[in-house]
Amino acid sequence: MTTQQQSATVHNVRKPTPPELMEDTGTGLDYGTRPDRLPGFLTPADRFFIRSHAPTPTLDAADWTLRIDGNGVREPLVYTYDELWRRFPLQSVVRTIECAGNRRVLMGEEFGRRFAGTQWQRGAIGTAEWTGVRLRDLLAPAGITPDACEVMPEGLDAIRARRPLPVTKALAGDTLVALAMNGEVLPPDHGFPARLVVSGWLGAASIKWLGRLQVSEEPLYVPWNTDDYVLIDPDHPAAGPALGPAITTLPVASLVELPWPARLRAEPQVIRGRAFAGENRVVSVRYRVDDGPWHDAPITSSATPGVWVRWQFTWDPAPGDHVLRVCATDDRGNTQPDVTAWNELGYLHHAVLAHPVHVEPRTR
Ligand SMILES: Nc1nc2c(c(=O)[nH]1)N[C@H]1C(S)=C(S)[C@@H](COP(=O)(O)O)O[C@H]1N2
Ligand SMILES: [Mo]
Repeated sequence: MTTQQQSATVHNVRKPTPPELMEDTGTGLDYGTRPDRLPGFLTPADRFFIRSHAPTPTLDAADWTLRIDGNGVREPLVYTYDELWRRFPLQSVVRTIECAGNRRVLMGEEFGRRFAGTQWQRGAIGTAEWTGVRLRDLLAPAGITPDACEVMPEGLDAIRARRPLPVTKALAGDTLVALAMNGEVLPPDHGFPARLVVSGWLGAASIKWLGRLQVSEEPLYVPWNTDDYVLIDPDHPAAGPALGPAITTLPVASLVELPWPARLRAEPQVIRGRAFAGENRVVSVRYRVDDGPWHDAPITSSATPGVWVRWQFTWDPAPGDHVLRVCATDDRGNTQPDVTAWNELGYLHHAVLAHPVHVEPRTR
């Protein structure tokens, strides 16, 4: 074992991550939600995936502050935790957060190689009700200048995670500084005391453990929009300091709520799943068993941009080995492709998956 592998086994997150609820990616920081352990529409905090580049910091709300500064504001200011709760209207939104690297392992299988980065299966996605203050309400008292173009949240973790947002996205009505998740104060691993929630965009935009919001009149370049979370491939030449275009909204993809591979009994049963389309709305989901025809899998929840939908269908599978395929389509006419466009860092895998299903022999 190399030193790196040894240190990777250290558990650097706070909540328990039992294997029956969460998939350990081996980094000691990143745990996926097991897709067969999604009990309802929202992902409970105890099994919401964690993606952290450094250990969960210990922060005390009593001496925590959020600073707003930069050349894009007239008057820099500082808020306390109490002020966030009391001074501004509280807003609750249900939103899905998905890591741009979700399904990287499956992308590797598709291309016959291993993409560097966290080895995610299908679990780097979750949906919660986030309660907090609109980012635009916090920025307004500081006075955004007419030339301000970006707002950059900065985390208080060891790496000071940062990634700028265009002002238009920062001021959107559903861009939130969240203080609570599913009705409880934000858990430490998910950003306590405050995190950003950026609807429909890659998870890396939703900075946890917020400490600062820098408003800038010039474009800002940081590792998360130059080297990481960018699309590096022959079709996207390097632009300025960035190795490729920064990933923003996420493409349409779907998930079956079964283990991979799945084992089922040979009896009629409801197969359930989710589909998510970033800033778009999922409008239809189809499924196919082996080489059979495509059928509709009705959507059983309301379809909202930035939020996954649930879908289901009834299946009476014959004993033996099968392949289940699910394909979602969004309101812009985007459909899951057969193959994902290659990119160096293995992001945005959203091809139709060939889900292996073994059906037990009938017992009588
Ligand atoms: N400060 C900070 N914020 C962060 C990260 C981080 O490492 N540090 N990881 C980002 C990434 S890549 C993702 S996918 C989401 C994951 O949010 P979660 O851990 O609450 O699921 O947080 C984002 N915010
Ligand atoms: Mo991520």
